Amino acid sequence: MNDRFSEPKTETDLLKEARRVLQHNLLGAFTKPAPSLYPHQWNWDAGFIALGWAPTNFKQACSEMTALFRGQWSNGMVPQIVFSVKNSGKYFPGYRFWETQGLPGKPRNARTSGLTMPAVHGFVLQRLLEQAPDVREARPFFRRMYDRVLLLHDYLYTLRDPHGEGLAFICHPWESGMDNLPTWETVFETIHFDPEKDVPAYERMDLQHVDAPFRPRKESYDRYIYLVNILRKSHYKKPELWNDYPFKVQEPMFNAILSHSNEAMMELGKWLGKDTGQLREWHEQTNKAINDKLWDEQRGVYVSFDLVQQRQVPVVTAAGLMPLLSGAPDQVRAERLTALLQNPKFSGTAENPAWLCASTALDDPGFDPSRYWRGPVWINMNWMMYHALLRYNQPALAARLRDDSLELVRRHGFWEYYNPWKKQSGGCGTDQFSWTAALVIDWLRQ
Ligand code: 9WN
Repeated sequence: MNDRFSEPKTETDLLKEARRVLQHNLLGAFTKPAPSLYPHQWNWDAGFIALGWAPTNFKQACSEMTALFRGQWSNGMVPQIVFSVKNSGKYFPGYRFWETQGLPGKPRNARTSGLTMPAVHGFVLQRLLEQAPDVREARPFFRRMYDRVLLLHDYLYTLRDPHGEGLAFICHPWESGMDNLPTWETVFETIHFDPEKDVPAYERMDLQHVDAPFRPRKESYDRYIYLVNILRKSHYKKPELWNDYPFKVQEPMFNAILSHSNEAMMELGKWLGKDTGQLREWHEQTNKAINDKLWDEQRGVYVSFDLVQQRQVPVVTAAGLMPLLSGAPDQVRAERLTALLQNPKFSGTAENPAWLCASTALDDPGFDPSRYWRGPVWINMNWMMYHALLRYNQPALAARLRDDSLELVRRHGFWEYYNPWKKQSGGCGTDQFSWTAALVIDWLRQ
């Protein structure tokens, strides 16, 4: 926790500081997520970061996207991490650990991990186009990116959706971007492995930068590395690899983001004179499948579906509200979701109020207010939920998400995540976090 700032900040101060954070983390073609903990380029971070650069340095915004897609595999997958050569050895698991080097289909000029992340790129591009200082000059960039993003969506709808359901599965908690949700704990209850025999020796580096209570526990890291080891041993060969693979989860936010990006790509496609029929089909199919398969009627929220056990995973997290982003819920479901956000599960009580929005419901047995994804507020989640609520004509609730986010940053600085309890309030994880800065910039430009 850290309360570095005692003076109230004006929006101008916040903007200046946010720009300073991005400038500080800039590594040339891309911006790292944080000064020491994350010294490479991360997938969905790149999208949010591009939005932070767009108003003042549109070229850099485009460069973030171009640099990330340099890592795209020939099957369309866009990796979770594109490694910086200069920062080799500063993060675990580093490039060598992934053993992606020299694999067929992997780009020759980029070092990458072997997983993907939420496909934010489509809706990021649409927002970039709205801010392009010279639309004609930017057209070749958008044309190139459109084809790349289409290839990524095609990958997700084929290799990650073998039965054509309209729901892509994730094969690792890291792919969700929300690595440490209690949801994964429940999924792992039925995955049995021996940490001594089935997990290769590894040494974490995150704990050199952040205190252990803020980061995942050893059991969680063992699971992460256990899965990476299966993937790398089979050289990331798909789809045969998936047959007895233990972790295949259809997650609501991952699919809502994909679905929303389909819509955004339709707009971009129209502008580029493309046939967008496939994107429309994907969008409609995914929204329908999110409703048919991921809705938990009892809890009034969307939940993950474990494809291996063929069952829903009944854990209430902020990700379960995110189908609002792609317009999936009907009015009745949308009302249940917005009620949930305002009830004690996310808003706390009069005696113990909470900032919106805890990543894991405040009353979940796995909730922890300061441990990564177990409860803290994340600014990218709030930013997406803000847009989702505007879509459902909930301006007051949307404003609460924006105001809470800006207030947390104003009070504590640009942290990776924040304690959701108003009485304990503070920043956690790493400071000088790029997407926190970038999304503050995006909010303040509106
Ligand atoms: C593993 C970079 C990334 C974010 C993820 C966040 C965290 C990495 C880690 O940092 O994950 O990908 O080492 O903990 O969970 O959402 O993209 O900021």
